[in-house]
Amino acid sequence: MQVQAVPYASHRTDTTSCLLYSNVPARPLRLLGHIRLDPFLMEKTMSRLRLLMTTSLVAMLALSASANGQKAGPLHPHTIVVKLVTKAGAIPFAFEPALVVAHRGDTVRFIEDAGVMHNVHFTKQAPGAKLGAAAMGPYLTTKGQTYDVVIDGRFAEGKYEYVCDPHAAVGMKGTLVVNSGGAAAGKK
Ligand SMILES: [Cu+2]
Repeated sequence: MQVQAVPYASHRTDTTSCLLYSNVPARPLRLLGHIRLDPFLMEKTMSRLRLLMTTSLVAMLALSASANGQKAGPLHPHTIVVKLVTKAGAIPFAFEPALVVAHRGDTVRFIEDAGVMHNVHFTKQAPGAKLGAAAMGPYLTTKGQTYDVVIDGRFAEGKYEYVCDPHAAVGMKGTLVVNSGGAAAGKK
């Protein structure tokens, strides 16, 4: 008679794994206390934990959806910081980083890093996007001032390009890629 070994006992999962495996629900797993689950073994362990996990996931999804006012969002929304900086060189003003990837439910927080007038103006939206007035953000003038863009239902999946109007001519521009995340990512 064979005794089946506990598959996850010798594995440790880094707590940052949610960044790499966006479809892995990291938070509910912490409810299990000291037990860490390897994402690759989730399929096997799910059968045993299905009842517990399903209950937790449904609760988390409900909380997440109601908090964000959305039908579906990631289980662990992130705030992604983009600084509006002044720097030396041929292009004196920039968004740092100039490329960010966000999932539905995330917030992209633009932070004025100097004291120069900047804004965030989306000049190219993904097909189906409906940014409306949010396409052009307010002017930021004071160091530390922030402008949050919530990646909600207005943001269709795809690529967005934005500029700072006062400095578009000198190349102050950035790119945002929106990945629908959540259930859709789990199907990939
Ligand atoms: Cu600017």
